[in-house]
Amino acid sequence: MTMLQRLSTSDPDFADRLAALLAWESVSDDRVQQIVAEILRAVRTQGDAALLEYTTRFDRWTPTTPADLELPRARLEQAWHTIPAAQRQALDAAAERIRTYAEHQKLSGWSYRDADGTLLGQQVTPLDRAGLYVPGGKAAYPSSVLMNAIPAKVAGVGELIMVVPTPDGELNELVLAAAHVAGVDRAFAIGGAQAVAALAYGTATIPGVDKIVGPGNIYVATAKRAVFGQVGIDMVAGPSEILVICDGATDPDWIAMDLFSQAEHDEDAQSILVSWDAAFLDQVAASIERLLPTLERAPIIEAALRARGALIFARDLDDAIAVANQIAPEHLELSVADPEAIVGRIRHAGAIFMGRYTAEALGDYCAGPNHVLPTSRTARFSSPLGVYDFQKRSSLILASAAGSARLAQTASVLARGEGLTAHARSAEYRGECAP
Ligand code: HSO
Ligand code: ZN
Repeated sequence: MTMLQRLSTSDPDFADRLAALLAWESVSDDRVQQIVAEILRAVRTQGDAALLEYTTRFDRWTPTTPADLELPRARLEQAWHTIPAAQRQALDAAAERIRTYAEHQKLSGWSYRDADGTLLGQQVTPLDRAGLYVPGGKAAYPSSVLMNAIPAKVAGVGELIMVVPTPDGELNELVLAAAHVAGVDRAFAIGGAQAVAALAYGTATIPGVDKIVGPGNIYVATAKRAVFGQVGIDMVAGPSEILVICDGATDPDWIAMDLFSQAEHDEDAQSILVSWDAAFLDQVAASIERLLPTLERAPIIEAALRARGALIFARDLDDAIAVANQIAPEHLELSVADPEAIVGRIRHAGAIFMGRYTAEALGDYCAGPNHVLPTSRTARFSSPLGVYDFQKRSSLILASAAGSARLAQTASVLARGEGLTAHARSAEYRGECAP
């Protein structure tokens, strides 16, 4: 009766069916890797000249000089003033809330002194320079510009460089306006693997950065993986996912629309509902059938729901929570009466949306938390993008004379055990002259 698969946790083959439903592999075939390797090599050896050539070939416009690749700050500001006032206000309001949330995430240093007066601690510093990749095609989201750029600025990154492809020379004004309000320092009209290469290696025109963040197509993702080590990168994101746990008392139309909201991102997106109310699963299925035709992106949504969507019948709340922890979804809605009573039992989820009123879409745009989240079960070991991704830590040790003497005893024994005499004597020298 519905386009979504139906599963029940009591099915004897439930574990296998769930595994099949979740299976996802990012395809990066040899051919893509070869093309990317060639682009990286060309940009590393030829710099700006390669950028001009690839921009002509892939984006179909020809910059006269490398300087034409830059979108000056005045151009970003101009975009800010040309977009409709309602969009300007919405970008401003979202930016403000994302910034406030990010401020809370800032790591700070700490230190303590041991009994000998030796100081131990950690100092936190922002990255000097970060690069933000913004896609130019169907996934050009101004909201993602805010979500990536604002934490970097809050961290205190010295210079934030944005790159954005401009297919056929066409600029996305909303993306530029978002860059303006987020405080992007410099922007360049380049994209693809060549833009990742430029950020990683630097060219005469594009400054090299210390870390590259932001989503991109398979070429961009492959390039990011390849330059990792030379520079830092954020996670390589998979398709968007939502898992809703509902007690059956939320309006089924609301839940259907929440499932659609992630399915409309692309055909590979995953939307799953879990409930222990069988009649409610039927109601949501009916809402899906009725509401789907009203949506502009119905074909994408339908493809996603058919391929990777599911309605799962669980025995009870405990069972539903176990399913959620197994799936480790990017987005988890707890559409229940008392979400605070159960949230502590959720162990793996990128972001948790609590209660019937908290539509996941609010988090995508403006609630405050980041929408760059771990996908494809990586919430088991990773976290949302945040200010901490643009900060790093240095250890601090300041030995007192007495502390140095005492530590030298331990260090020299271990050093001699490793056969490293210079280590041992370096430690012992200080011990000998201690008061
Ligand atoms: N839900 C996406 C982010 C996004 N939604 C951008 C709308 N625009 C991340 O999974
Ligand atoms: Zn979304």
